[in-house]
Amino acid sequence: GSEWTYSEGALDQKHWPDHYPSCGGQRQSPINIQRKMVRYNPTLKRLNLIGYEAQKGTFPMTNNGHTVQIQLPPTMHMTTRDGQVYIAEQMHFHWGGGSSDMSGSEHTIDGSRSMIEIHVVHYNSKYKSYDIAKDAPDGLAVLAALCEAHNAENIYYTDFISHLQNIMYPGQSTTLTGLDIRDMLPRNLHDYYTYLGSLTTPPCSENVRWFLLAETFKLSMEQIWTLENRLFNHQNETLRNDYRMIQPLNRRVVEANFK
Ligand code: GRE
Ligand code: ZN
Repeated sequence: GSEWTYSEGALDQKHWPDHYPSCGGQRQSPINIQRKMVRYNPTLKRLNLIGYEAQKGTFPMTNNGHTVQIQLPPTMHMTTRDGQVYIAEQMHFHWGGGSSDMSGSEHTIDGSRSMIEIHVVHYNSKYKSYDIAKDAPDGLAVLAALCEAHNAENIYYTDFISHLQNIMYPGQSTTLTGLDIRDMLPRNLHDYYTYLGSLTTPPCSENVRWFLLAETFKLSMEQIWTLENRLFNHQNETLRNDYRMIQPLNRRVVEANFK
């Protein structure tokens, strides 16, 4: 497919729909979550995250020019409301950077943007592989969380952040030994917002059930700064501000399993 970028120019966000028609669709992500418009749904079930706690083994981590992505093992999965099982595929981040505004989350809450957003991408277990599921109407689910700055270092991110120096350039990969996503996420995994949306990158496929955790996770300013300044993109610029603009909600309703 064609190349695409976040930054200014002929390949930037405004032009994504020219090459990827779904990017101009009616159920796009990310969105602003206006809290007073959220519908409390007491029938929404707790998320069950299996294999998220400390895992032994090796996990490839890649700079793909748009983000840093970690490949996840299929033993990691998530069960949701209707007994649906979603198998983990990869996790990646969206962030900001630059001198004045360091915030770069994709979803906003009441118009306010957080520092970083983590996406743990899963596919519906009724499909044989991510590659098949990514084109199916009920194919994907993303567990997302927002990050805020805090004065203490988050030790569960130390190993991840120190590996960034091995993958400064697009196409480079490194290997994490052991992974503990449970501890990289907010402590409260119970309260979430959920809605139907899309991939936030081309091809913007409209087949994602989003679960955005209500609680944030915390990184130190130094950790945030390192993520925002360590990597380069395909244009040989610092890989920054890899977040998509807010998309229209249209007819959608955001639900929450908490009041
Ligand atoms: C992304 O690239 O941001 C993405 C995926 C898969 C699902 C959702 C999503 O790669 O936002
Ligand atoms: Zn993403």
